[in-house]
Amino acid sequence: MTEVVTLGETMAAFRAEGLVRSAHHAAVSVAGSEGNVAVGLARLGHRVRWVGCVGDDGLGRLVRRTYAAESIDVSCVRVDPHAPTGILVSERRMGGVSTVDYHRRGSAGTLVTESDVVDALACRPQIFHASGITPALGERCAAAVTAGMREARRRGATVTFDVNYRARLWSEEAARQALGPLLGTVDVVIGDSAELAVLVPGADDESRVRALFDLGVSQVVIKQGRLGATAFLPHRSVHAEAFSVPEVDPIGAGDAFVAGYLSGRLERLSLEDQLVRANMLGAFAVSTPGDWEGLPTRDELRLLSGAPGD
Ligand code: CKP
Ligand code: MG
Repeated sequence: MTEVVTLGETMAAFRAEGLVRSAHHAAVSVAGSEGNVAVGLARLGHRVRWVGCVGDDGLGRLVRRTYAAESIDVSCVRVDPHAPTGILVSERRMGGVSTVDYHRRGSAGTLVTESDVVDALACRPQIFHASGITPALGERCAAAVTAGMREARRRGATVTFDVNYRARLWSEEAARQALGPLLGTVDVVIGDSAELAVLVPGADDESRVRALFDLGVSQVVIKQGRLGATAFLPHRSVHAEAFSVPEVDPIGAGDAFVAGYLSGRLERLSLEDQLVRANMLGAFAVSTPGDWEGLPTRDELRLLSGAPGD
């Protein structure tokens, strides 16, 4: 039985070691927040389906093949015959900083439909996970997210939502307008403090969390980077410290965190232990290159079993 369905666009990723203008080589991989979450869950042995749309091209085959090799269920991925698979190009700049360029306008991933998502949820997962990146890709994608959340709720699933605000894709105002109406069908909101400020008004985290509870959200998880993470329930909050590891590549850490949290939730760990696992996966992601490549298998989790912050 499928435990989790994630929805989003996965692109082919070309990663140049230096600047693209003078690069002769780039590593080829795939990138997409909700797919990263699926990889994290699958590596821990969870049954997960990723739904999205890819082009009928080599890059689309790369996406499906990569995820299938990670034991992710790709049976509901639609192949669009007319649009190309989206592309992400990343460059490594001075000081090891990576910057990305998206080529995703008109991509197959932006053509995902409401019925793609509704059909994918027929397996009755326990959790449906989406992020704020998908609605940023256009009205059609926003409608697919809305339909997915409603269908998931109808089928009794928990709806989790990573704010994942991307200034490259839309303004804070546009994000607030589009994401606000979704929140009534979300159970758990995950984001950092700045992302919560994009979603709802409020002078501080506490008042933003209250505003989310007023909209019907039942849990808010705030990622605090090196300080760890805090989960808020209506009448209590729980904190877990971060693991201290050398930072090699922060991209994908948020998705790793979500995968760890969802895994802990599926296994009914205590809320604190869900956050510990979330921080643990985040630590794996930041200390290895690639958005998802360094995510641990269950055996590898032991490599980081020391106390947080050690
Ligand atoms: O919030 P994260 O750094 O965990 O997200 C990384 C992913 O989907 C990355 O794989 C990239 O493709 C993206 O976020 C994006 O569209 O920005
Ligand atoms: Mg993120």
